[in-house]
Amino acid sequence: MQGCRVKGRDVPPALIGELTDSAGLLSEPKLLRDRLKEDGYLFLKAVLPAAAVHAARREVFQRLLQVGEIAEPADAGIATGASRRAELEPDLGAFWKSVSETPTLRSVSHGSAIGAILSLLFDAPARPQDYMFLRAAALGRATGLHFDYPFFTRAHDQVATVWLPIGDVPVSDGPLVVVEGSNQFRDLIDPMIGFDISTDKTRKADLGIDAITFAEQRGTRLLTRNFEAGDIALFGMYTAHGSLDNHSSIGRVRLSCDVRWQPASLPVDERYFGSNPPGTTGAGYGELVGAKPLTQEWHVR
Ligand SMILES: O=C(O)CCC(=O)C(=O)O
Repeated sequence: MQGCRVKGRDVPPALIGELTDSAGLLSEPKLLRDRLKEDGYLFLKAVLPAAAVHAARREVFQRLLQVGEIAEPADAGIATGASRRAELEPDLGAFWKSVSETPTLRSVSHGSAIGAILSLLFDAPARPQDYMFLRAAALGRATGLHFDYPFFTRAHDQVATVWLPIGDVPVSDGPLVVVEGSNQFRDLIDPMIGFDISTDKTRKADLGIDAITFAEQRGTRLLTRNFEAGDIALFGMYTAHGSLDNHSSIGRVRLSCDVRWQPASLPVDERYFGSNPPGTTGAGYGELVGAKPLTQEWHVR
């Protein structure tokens, strides 16, 4: 896979691998669960109707076009390099909440197709968090390596993150990257147990190391894909992940969302549920990177 970049450096080919497509195991739930346990992630190709994903992309980018950040036609997702968001939408959190709650987007991100897959994996009815991490990542942006454990395990750890590209996301546009075998990195996982990012201010979720150096040191690879509309990736709370750099040569914004799912019968972390979820820190949708104008400096998580 050519074109994978981290912190401005091309990822050496030996350090890059393709996420394995497990869609063929959807009719074999036990094998699917075993694969998730073994690999720490699942990539499922073309499990959502591409047209529905494209419709969601169009609606989200249309909102960003209205604040001057995306050029016509909206669904191409090309940044203008300008923004009138702060001027037109003084409550940035409320704006991002309304974009994140676009019905066409929710029908995909929280719909029955993903719900059925998560129910298979939990072997019980599954429930998504209402709070959504919608990410519009402009050129130069990336998410550092981290585990999701410190954010989402306050009630229990039976939580899975579903990462959904909203449109095609080639590697040049900075999609999800999963560290191969990181679900077995006991030296990082064991000390993380009990770590809650919003109560322990002495620690950071970010692993504080760039993905290339991390993969080199661990003798492992970074797994990613040229994602297409309709694909999803999912992983548990003990899998290190982040994103590649967006270095799109045409200035295309990477659009994706990530939503957590859990068995419906288990207790919930109230921060992420309800019609007005407070989110990790209590600032609601305003705390998300996505709530900042595309032209603004990006501080990951
Ligand atoms: O999309 C990204 O940039 C990172 C995704 C992520 O951290 C997550 O899904 O938990």
